[in-house]
Amino acid sequence: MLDGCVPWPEDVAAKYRAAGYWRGEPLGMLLGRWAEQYGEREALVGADGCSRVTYRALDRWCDRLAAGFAARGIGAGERVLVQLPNTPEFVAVCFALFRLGALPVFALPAHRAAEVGHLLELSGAVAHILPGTGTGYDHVAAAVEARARRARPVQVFVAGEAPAVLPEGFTALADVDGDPVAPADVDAFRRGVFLLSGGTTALPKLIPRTHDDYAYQCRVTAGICGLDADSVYLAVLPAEFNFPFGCPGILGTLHAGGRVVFALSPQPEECFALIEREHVTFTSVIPTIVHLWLAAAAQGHGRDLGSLQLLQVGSAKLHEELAARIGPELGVRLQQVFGMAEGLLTFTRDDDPADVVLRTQGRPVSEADEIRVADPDGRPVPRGETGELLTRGPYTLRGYYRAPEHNARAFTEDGFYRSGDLVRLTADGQLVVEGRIKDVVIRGGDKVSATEVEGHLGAHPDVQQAAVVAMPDPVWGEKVCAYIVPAPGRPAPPMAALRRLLRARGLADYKLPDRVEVVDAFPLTGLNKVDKKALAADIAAKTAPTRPTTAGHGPTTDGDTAGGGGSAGGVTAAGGGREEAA
Ligand code: OOB
Repeated sequence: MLDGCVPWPEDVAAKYRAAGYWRGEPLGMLLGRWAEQYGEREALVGADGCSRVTYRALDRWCDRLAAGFAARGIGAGERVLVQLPNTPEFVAVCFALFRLGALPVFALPAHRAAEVGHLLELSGAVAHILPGTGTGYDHVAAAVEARARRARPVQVFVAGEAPAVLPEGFTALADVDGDPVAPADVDAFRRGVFLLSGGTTALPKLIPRTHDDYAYQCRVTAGICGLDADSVYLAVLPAEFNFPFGCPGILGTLHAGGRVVFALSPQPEECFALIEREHVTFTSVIPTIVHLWLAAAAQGHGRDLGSLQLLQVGSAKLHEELAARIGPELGVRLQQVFGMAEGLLTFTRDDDPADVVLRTQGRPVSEADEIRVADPDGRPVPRGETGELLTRGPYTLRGYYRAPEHNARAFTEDGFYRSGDLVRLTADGQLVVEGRIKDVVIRGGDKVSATEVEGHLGAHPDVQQAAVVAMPDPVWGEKVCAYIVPAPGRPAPPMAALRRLLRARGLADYKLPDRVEVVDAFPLTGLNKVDKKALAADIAAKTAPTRPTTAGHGPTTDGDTAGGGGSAGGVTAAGGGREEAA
């Protein structure tokens, strides 16, 4: 067992094996089986339509890539940071690493120096695979800069278009090649991949997922979605998210012998063209993208979306009014998905009544998923009442990687994960998300840790104290609002200055405040803590469409240019403002 991981108790593991959930097949081996089964069928298609990879070719590609990595010293148990855009290469890299028994650690292309540095450090990764030119951000230059500062340099592999001359210690991924070697003996009970947590703590935590548990999740969700060799999946969200990677997403589609098509942006012009060209049958998105697509549909886009049957929507609350427009206006069947990188997934089903599909987040995908809705003392509440969602099951983690102190709080003694989500169960067992207790802003589908952003804001010399809360937004669901108490005798820094500071500190763009409110002091709770509920209520009242803005310091408006981009590949919401220069 990898040092720093928390295993399932042996008796529970035995139960999951006996029930057939865990089949002892490592993910790298699964690809070999799919290649035998589906041979010359197309597995992966790049957004440009030029790169098309069959199952057989993908299998060979992974073997050669694995040999190339092995020749560069990457072996079993080693961690490799994978930060790639939605391309066939992403899948090849993952399976090459799976075959070696090496572990991909997923980072988002939107991540910058702060997140990347932390993930390299925490995971102890020996290598970083990043995108070359053409993504709108110079990842190579950032890695050169980071390398100079880092005590422990890592190998860097540059995917896609690599600059003609690469710095010392950097290799073009295209040059990673070798004659296939015997596959490593990988134990499927071991961790196969690290997913990123939605970040309730200042820095993201790593979620170790085993080959067995992830393969089960992909299989069971592919079954629920009725996938087969005719299924065509459009990967719209960043492929490193659990949702597009394996719910059932990319891996579930490959398991069924279908085809995965990659989109480089969620914009309707690109996605609708891909749906038409590739006869896409299903995809998974966040509510913000639903807004974009509905707006495009209303304007008339001229594309034939007739092949699209299923639209999975999750990652943030989908409100009923929006849900109700999906069927009539896009001509697809909606499936609500509630999920987390930690494990538990709930889906609405094909044969659920409309009411359930529009108003609930469905029920667990596995009969072995256990759900407890608990009061603040951890006691189960009566059915129908709201409480914190606690869960355990055959694909839900038992502990974060190298985080014993956090694990002691995040898990109950009997192994339930405390999700921080407030939910209730309906009489027939459907889950309804009512809110959350964890200190996270869900911006589109991106999770922004309030604590993390507060820490960086506090570094500004003119900021005495900062508190970050969710601000309701009609398109994004929530945006990031920072309340600031200026340092005594100092002017409040304008929002543009704060955004520049956070960017300079290496924070991903989607975490930067969309609005800044300046106050003389924070409201306090009875226990003298900052009363974030009061701040959230304040900003909700100020931004409510029907009410005028209340007096007071008000928002800092100079340079008030926060707007668009989320990590979902640059979602730009209607009304999103211009971005200030970096
Ligand atoms: C997905 O995963 P994460 O790890 O980025 O975020 C998990 C959190 C949940 O704890 C919950 O707070 C929120 O995202 N969430 C939802 C939701 N789905 C996720 N809140 C309301 N309604 C929903 N439908 O976001 C994720 C992973 C796999 C599949 C789908 C989403």
